[in-house]
Amino acid sequence: VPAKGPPGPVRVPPYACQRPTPLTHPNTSLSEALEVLAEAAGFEGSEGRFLSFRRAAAVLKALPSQVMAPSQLQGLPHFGEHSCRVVQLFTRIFGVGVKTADRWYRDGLRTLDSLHEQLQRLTQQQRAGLQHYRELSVPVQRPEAEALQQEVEAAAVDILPGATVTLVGGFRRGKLHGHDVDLLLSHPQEGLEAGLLPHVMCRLERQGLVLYHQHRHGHPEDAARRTRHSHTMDAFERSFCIFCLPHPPGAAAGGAHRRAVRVDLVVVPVSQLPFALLGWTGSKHFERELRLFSRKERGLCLNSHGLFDPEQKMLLRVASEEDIFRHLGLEYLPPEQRNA
Ligand code: DCP
Ligand code: MG
Repeated sequence: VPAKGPPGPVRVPPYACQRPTPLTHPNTSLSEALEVLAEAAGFEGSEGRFLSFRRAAAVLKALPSQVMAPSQLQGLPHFGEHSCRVVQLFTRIFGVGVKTADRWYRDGLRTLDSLHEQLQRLTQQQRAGLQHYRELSVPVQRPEAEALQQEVEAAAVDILPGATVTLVGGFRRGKLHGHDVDLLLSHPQEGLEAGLLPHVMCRLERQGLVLYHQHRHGHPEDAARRTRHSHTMDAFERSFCIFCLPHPPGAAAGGAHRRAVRVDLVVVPVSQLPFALLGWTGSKHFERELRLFSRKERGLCLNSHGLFDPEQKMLLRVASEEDIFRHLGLEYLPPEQRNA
C-alpha cells in the first residue's frame, strides 16, 4: 500500500446496517455538527432534510480516518430560529412530543415557568416530566444504569425465579451515559413472563424506587400481524417510569438528594426476544436503516416482534440476533458496532 499523499476514497456501503460503526471515531466534531442540523430539521418537521443530515453524520462515524476537506460540507442551510429553540426546550420534557411543544408555542407559552402556571394543560406524564425536569436533563451514567438493572433483576427473580432483565438501548452499545435506561424483562419459558411486570412495579414501589409510572398493556400475540403490516410502534407490555436512583453518586447514600431517572421496562416473550433485543439496542438510525434494508434489498419485514417473509407468508424462526443477521444476508454486527 503506498503511504504517500492524502488517503484515497474509502468504500462505504450505503446502509448503516452494512458497515460497522464504533462508538468513538475520528470525525466527532463534524458528525456532531451534522446531527445538530438533523435534529433542527426534524423539529421543523422536515423529514427529508432530517434524514439527509442524519445519513451524512452516520457515514462520517463509520470512516476509519479524519476527513481532510470539510469544505465538502459547506453550504448547509441555516437553522436555529427562536421558535425552534423553544420547541426544543419543551420537547426535552418527558411526555412532550413535537406536536404538543409546537401547540404550546403557538399558544404563546415560552418558558418552563409558564407551563408551571398552566398545569391543567399537561397530562399526568408531562406533569411528572416537568416536576423532575432538572434531574432528567442530567445524563444517566453507566454505573447508575447497571445499578438499576440489578435492582429490577433482583425484584423480578424474587417474584419469578429464572426471570431475566437485560440492559438495552445505548448502554448495550457501550455508551457511558444516556438519556434513559431501557430494560427488557423475559423468562426462558414462554408465557411465564405474563403478569410479571405489575408485581415487579409493586415491589419496586414498596422499596421507594418509583417516582412515577404508567403501565401499558401489551399485545405481543399480534406479532405476526404487526410484522406483516410493518408497524413501527411495538406492542409489548410496557411501563414508562421515572425511578429514583438507589445510591445517588456524589451524595450520601440514603440522603435527601434523590436523583430521578427515566426508565422503560418492556416485557418480551422469549420467542420474540432476539427481535426485541435487536430492535431495542439501537441506534435509532441503525434500526431505521436495518428495516429499510430488509424491505428494499431482501423483501422482508422486520420489527421488534419478528421477521416476516411476505412471499412465503411466514414468520422466520430465530434463536439469536446472529440468526437475524444471517437471514438478512448481513455480516453480524455486535451491539458496540451499531452506533450509527
Ligand atoms: N425504541 C423502540 N420503541 C420505542 C422506543 C425506543 O423501538 N417506543 C428503540 C429505539 C432505540 C432503542 O429502543 O433503538 C433505545 O431508544 P432510546 O431512545 O432510549 O435511545 P438510546 O438508548 O440509543 O439513547 P440514549 O442513550 O439517549 O437513551
Ligand atoms: Mg436509552
